[in-house]
Amino acid sequence: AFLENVVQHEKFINGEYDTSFIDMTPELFVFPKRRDRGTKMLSYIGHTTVNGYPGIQRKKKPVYEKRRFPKVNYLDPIPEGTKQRLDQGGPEALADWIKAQSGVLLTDTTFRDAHQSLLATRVRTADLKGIAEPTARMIPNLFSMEMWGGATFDVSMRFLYEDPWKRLILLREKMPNVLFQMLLRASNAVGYKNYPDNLIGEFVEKSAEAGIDVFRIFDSLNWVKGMVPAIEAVRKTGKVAEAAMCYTGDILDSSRPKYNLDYYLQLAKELEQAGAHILGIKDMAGLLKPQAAYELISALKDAVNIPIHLHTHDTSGNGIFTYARAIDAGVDIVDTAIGSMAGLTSQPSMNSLYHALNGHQRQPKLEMDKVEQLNSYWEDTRKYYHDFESGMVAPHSEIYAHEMPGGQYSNLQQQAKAVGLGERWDDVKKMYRTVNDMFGDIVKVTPSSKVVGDMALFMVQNHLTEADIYERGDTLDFPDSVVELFQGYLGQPYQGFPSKLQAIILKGKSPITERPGELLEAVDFEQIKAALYEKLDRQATDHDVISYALYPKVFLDYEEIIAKYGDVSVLDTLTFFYGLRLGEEIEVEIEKGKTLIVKLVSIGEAQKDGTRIIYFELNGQPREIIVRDEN
Ligand code: 3PY
Ligand code: ZN
Repeated sequence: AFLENVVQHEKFINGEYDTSFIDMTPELFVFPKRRDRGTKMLSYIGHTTVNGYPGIQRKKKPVYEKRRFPKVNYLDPIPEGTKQRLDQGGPEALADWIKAQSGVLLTDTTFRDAHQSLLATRVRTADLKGIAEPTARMIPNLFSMEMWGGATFDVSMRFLYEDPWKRLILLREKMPNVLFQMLLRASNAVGYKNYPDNLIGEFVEKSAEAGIDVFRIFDSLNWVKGMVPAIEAVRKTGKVAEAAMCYTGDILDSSRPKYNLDYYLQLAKELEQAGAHILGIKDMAGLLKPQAAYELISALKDAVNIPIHLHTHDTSGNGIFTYARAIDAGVDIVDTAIGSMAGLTSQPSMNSLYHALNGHQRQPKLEMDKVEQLNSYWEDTRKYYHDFESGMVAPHSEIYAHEMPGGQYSNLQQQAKAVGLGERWDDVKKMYRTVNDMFGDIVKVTPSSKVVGDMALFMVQNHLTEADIYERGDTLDFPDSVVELFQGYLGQPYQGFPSKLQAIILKGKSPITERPGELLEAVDFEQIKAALYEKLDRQATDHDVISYALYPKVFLDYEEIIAKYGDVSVLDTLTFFYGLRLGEEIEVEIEKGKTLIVKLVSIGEAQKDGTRIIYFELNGQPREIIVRDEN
């Protein structure tokens, strides 16, 4: 490479050199990166074609009709929306405006919870990018778009090989009018454990700067103390703090009084006191039945002065009925998804709710011909993710028994398959409820739900019953997440931990009762930046530093993949998951105005060393890539 640099240098070519030329010309020592973008991309495509994509079996790439796309006039100005209202008047004025609306307002969760709940969070930026602006134009009256946070943050790096921050920034550009909403797990941020307070503060500040307007903040044990730092961090940014209480149990079931109406009224008042601009009700599993919704919302309307935002999952099929009763009781905002991404473990359908409210004075303002066009796009796009569907095809009333959050259902199912328990999914669901009861009837939402899931998998996998845990728990090696929960590292559950089980699980370790954030050492962002400079061979951005602080291993693994394969977010989704068919040719725009044409010509025989040569054409030139066959 050095010699090439010398002979190609213009000073060398023009004869303008003497013996000091090499010393005085440092760029001679800058060697091109070994693999160019084209080669990296071919390596990814070759690897995926031969080995498949993690989590889905290698199979023939499916063929679909060209997907339908909305008719949009991009020359029209984008109508103003709630974003402008917040920017001009601040969060309190926005809250007053919400309360003054006669119609019910809608949040669209299609870009976040809908696919987290239906498709294991796998929807890629490539499929959001193009539909973002049409959505901004076609449903500009939304209260908000929920489009970030929850599981999207880590899944993006872990499985999609994408930078979640880039998604946020890109979508913000395309949708300047509607409030952007994210799901923030309070002190757990977008992770599965408590983080130091300064990391929560930094994460919130940078998310707000990058485009988030509404932070839905919840604690996985409904522990208000654990939510205060996040609420305060959001208030500092001038954005909207929506503090949510997670709904569990059934306020109408007098045989299970732990989570009764008074419990929620008290919690709501505490959250208002703590500085919430909006009260969220996060019915993450879809347990809030219609009459309970009516009674809960009616009582909350009297108990607090802030607007109320209801979130549910339609797993039981009762979602629209629940919303209709909540709307009668005066709920201000409800969460829906575009019809073809709605229902079952996702949110109730925006389309269906609109029609259900025909003749009702609180029917939302929607132009249904436009909503239907968005619906067609998502109907076609959803097919690309077919392999991540949970297999649930009809409403599950068993949700009232296992109480598993919608966002967890398809993910835990993937986890069960990964440890060979795919066949025993019914047992896992039953055990999930058993574990809930053993844990003292606990709020189950990320990350507490993950702990319940881990324990259920552990028990099913090891053929353990509840009695076994009490009888020989001292000989068992419980999953780390279970130990940490009982140590108090996720905070304190309402009415405490069951002490007998806690003693069995902790085996003499003493639990904490303080807020974990008070004990954790502050993150040193400068030190991380310096360390990343060494590891990445480039300057880390502030976003990289936060991603690393939250998920060190996931972030570094992601960086490794990017170093190997380049930016694979530019591939179309079917190619990303399945690679190419023999003879197939695709165009990939690797940056604005720069397109690669890739054709798979043939796949060589497996070699003795376990590799194959894959023959491509790249922009018409033959290229060979060696791929390890992992089958
Ligand atoms: C999440 O935290 O990701 C959830 O969606 C919880 O319901
Ligand atoms: Zn949800």
